[in-house]
Amino acid sequence: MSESNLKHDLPSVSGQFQIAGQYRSASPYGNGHINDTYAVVSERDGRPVRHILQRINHNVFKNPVALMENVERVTAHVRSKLAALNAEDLDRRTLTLVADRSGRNWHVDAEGNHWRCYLFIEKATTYDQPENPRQAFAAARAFGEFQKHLADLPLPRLNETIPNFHHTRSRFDALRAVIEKDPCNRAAGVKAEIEFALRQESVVDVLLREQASGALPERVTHNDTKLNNVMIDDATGEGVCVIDLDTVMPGLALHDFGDLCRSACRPTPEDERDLSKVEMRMDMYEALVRGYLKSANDFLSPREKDFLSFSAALITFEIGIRFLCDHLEGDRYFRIHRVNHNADRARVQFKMMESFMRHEKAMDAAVRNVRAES
Ligand code: ADP
Ligand code: GN1
Ligand code: MG
Repeated sequence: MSESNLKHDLPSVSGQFQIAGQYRSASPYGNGHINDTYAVVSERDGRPVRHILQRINHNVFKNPVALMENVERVTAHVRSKLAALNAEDLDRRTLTLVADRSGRNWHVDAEGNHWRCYLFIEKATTYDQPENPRQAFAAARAFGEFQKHLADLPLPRLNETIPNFHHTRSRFDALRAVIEKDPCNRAAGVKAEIEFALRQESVVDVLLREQASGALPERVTHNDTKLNNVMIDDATGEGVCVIDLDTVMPGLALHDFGDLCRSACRPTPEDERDLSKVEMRMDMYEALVRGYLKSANDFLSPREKDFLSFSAALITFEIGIRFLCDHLEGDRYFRIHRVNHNADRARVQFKMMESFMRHEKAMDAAVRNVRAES
């Protein structure tokens, strides 16, 4: 038995969901940092059928039921928008929940873990970094479309699954507090990173101030738009489905665009140890602006578009300080696979932030060009 099968009784958990056919196997799947994700294979009419089974990380998401209510509303709304557009292949264009035996879209096991099950989106792939600008374009377009579909989500406001998720000031203050306490005696080992982070305070409030003044509107946003949260169709290269909907909630469109830039402009893995390889790719950035404005141009305000370059540096910094904070706190939030993993991740984000800031003029020019064409 593999370690993950020992950790959870996966045949029993998957048996709680309305998966037709005979259970065959389950194995850990994907590179997510938060939830436990498994691909479950069953046999139906002599053929293998896959599902995604996920344990929601309840240390991160304190109210999994409120989270699942969001996912139900969001997936149903996106599906209805796609149906109204006569889109084909609806089961691949949005996540489709599989109900448990009682008809609920999640299941609570004996240990209190919340599980959910999705149809597996076949013939599509997620990428940790883009292989070419076409993929960056496709991903940005898909995230823009996702925001567009959700623009008229009926009230009530979605539940905030993690309060202040992109409140960069709170993230910065949390970092300062943990540096002060240094509960694991790790601060000395990341002195340069701490100094770098503290020097960047001037960026922290920029979007928050714009939002408070009413210049940037609250929208329904994804909030975790890294490249591997969109599935790219293997045949067409189009963004087929936006996934990982746990943080869909009220936010700024720019958080989504910025986070996509963070992952899609980086030529290396998020935890690259050779920092000389970590530089933003301008060709990817241009493709992201084109792809995003292809679907979002009509609903974004001019003021939002003014910050399309700044948002990349800001969100990259924000996620860098979250990694650094978690390293100092003893790796309690992000899953790690080696010693100092979160410190390595933080270093990469900081190098990317610097790279974005150095390219600010070229990035602004790219945005101006695409805006002039649209
Ligand atoms: P996490 O919150 O831990 O990042 P995700 O929901 O992003 O979890 O899932 C992790 C990975 O599993 C994704 O990057 C993707 O590769 C894969 N995945 C998730 N849902 C599906 C699905 N419905 N069909 C196919 N693959 C999926
Ligand atoms: C986490 O869930 P996953 O792996 O797609 C995190 C994001 C970070 C990202 C960094 C709920 O995303 O906020 O940007 O790691 N998700 C949550 O790679 O905290
Ligand atoms: Mg994910």
